[in-house]
Amino acid sequence: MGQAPVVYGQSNRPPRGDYSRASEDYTCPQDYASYTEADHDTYRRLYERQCALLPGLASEAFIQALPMLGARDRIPRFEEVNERLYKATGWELVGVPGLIPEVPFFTLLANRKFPVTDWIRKPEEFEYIVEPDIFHDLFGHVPLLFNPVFADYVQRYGQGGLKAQGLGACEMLSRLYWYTIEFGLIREAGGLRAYGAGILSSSGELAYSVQSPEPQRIPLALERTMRTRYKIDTYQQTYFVIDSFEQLFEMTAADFAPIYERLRGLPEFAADERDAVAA
Ligand code: HBI
Ligand code: FE
Repeated sequence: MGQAPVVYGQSNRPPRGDYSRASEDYTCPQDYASYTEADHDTYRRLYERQCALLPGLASEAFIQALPMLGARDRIPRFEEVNERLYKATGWELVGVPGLIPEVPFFTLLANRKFPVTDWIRKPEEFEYIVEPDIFHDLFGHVPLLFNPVFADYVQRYGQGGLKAQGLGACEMLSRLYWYTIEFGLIREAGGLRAYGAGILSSSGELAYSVQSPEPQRIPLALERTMRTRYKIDTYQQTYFVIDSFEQLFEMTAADFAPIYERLRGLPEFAADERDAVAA
């Protein structure tokens, strides 16, 4: 029992989670009794605030799936969400103490298990927290796992990650994760909308990503996306736009090995490096 903690990027902050509870695959049971009334209240306030911001900014597919999380005034029990989620797309939530190393992460996704951090930010961190907490994972990531096409993309991403590991291409592949599953934009009938969890769980970045003239928005293209660096603690300067989740899924049908080979010798793009083509 017990695993070494993992932190995002080069941060030197001590990790929040209790990794001593993590088993071999880094998962740990959701310790529901450990949540305080303040924790439930933080979740309720985050949920209510974010819900009010969604119309016209969040993907319609996300808005329709959000009620499947169940409780909105308390932290949901993973096993209750799993009853609905497993029926819908064969996915299940598993508790983790926080960020986990890439291979255990990819392995869980490849087996249709989504790692959900089991702790919630403190009330004083209401506005912002760098590390993903339970609100980011549950509210941001889980609703779209009820969408069959998106759910298949995430599993394919996990399978691709295990292959990328063998090819030393994790950094290139993690950029695809960052610019789709975390910070992706989609063109829907109503216009440009956010579907990335990092945007959907952020009170400020949701409107910024869809409406601000500041960032560039360019069509998602495997090679451009995999060459584009990202920052973990500012709003994005570049967003990649898809036309449908089917487009994402079809993209994963390709064998990425030759793409990695081609990209290895090419220069990378900075997170804010401008592109000729605008989306
Ligand atoms: N661990 N719990 C957790 N959640 C993530 O989203 C996550 C992770 N580890 C690594 C990671 N994401 C990214 O580096 C992926 O691109 C691999
Ligand atoms: Fe995330």
